[in-house]
Amino acid sequence: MKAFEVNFDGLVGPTHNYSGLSYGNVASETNIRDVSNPKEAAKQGLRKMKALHDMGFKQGVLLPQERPDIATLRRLGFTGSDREVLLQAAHQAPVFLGAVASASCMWTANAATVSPSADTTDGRVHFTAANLNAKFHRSIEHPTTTRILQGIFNNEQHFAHHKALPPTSQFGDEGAANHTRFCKNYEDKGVELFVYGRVAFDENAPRPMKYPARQTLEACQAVARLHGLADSSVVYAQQNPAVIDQGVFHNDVIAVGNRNVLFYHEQAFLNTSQMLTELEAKLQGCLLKAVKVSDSEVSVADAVSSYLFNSQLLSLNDDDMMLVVPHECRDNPNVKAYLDDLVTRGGPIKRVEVFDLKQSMKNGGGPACLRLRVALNEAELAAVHPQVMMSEELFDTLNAWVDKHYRDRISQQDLADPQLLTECRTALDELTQLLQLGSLYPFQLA
Ligand code: SUG
Repeated sequence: MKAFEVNFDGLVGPTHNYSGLSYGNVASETNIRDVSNPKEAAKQGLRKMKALHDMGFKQGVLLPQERPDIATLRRLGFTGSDREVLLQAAHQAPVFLGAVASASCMWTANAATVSPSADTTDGRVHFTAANLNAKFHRSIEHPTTTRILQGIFNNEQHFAHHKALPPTSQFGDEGAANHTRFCKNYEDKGVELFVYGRVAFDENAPRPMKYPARQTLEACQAVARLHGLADSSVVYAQQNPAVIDQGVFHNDVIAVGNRNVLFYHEQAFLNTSQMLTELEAKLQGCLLKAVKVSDSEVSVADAVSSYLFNSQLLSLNDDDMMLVVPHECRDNPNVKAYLDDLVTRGGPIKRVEVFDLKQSMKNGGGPACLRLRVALNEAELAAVHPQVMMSEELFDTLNAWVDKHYRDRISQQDLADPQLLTECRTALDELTQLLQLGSLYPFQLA
């Protein structure tokens, strides 16, 4: 049965802000305490979704989470009414507010790891929500992520959902940002590449010196086991620790793959030739097309500031691909020159599309961070909750919803405003009704 890649983009939530929460993510650190524009952020994301939908790609949307997260503040000892909890936290520990108000679930590449049914032993699509254990503000996402995924992929015959891995740094899991599936056609059995930043249970193994390596080998192996993947169709590769120390906090900041194409920077991996040899062998005759970018063409610093590799690599047909890049790639002269040349070289990448995603980019989230890829065959696609699939109507509905509920500026002080909490809950309650998803959020379940 024919299968497709479906991109599920995160709808940016109404508390989108710049709190500088992600040490090791250069953009997040640089833009700390800037005033954000959640309305513009959500619209930039929606415009990308709609444009790709209009080009014929299958596109879905994932919902934002309840923020500020009052339930987490209660777990940290703040008491009283919701308003009192918020005000106490603002007074006693203002630094927590940025974390519990972060709209970071917009980067759905980190929501989960997904293995398509062609790869799994039981023939179902498997989802494991990522524990995002490396950062407090992200570690609180997975319970609601699981509920949202269960609500949208709600069919036991086709979909299997796993809880996040144990919440310790040894099992640090950042989801699909470090996971790439290679195949000839989406319906074929593929090879899943898991990239890790460190080996948790081996103190002597290489690891970065400065910035944290968020993803561990042990987490990758656990996800592969949970999903029922055969050893013969899994490859594990270590990220080059030296690039993590230059701000490559996820592998998707320095490499992207789709079908039989891998677009990567020469410094991305620790043992590149070993990884490519293993991938080629496991792909069993499906020729891997590796597009290597050298340091002399684009430096790691340029890759990190432009997010060239945090692009979406989408199939235009069986041979040709399109790269969806953020505007920053056009602003960087080296990267612009590289891309202008790339499309004329005769390689698989034939077209480049540029999107303005500045609001998300200022927190280190490019086009690829904003989407979770789910390869689905026709029967599985038919079992997806239909209301989340992009359409002319959904685009208009969501834009109107954003216009009605979102602010166009949020400063750090605004995060302590009890009115913002009320606005967000009102918005999310309406969203679950619009998308006919029932009760998903802690405030609805209480
Ligand atoms: O986890 N930024 C996110 C960006 C995630 C990008 N995702 C991928 N590369 N797949 C992160 O570092 C910053 C939030 C702040 O500082 O307010 C943040 O969480």
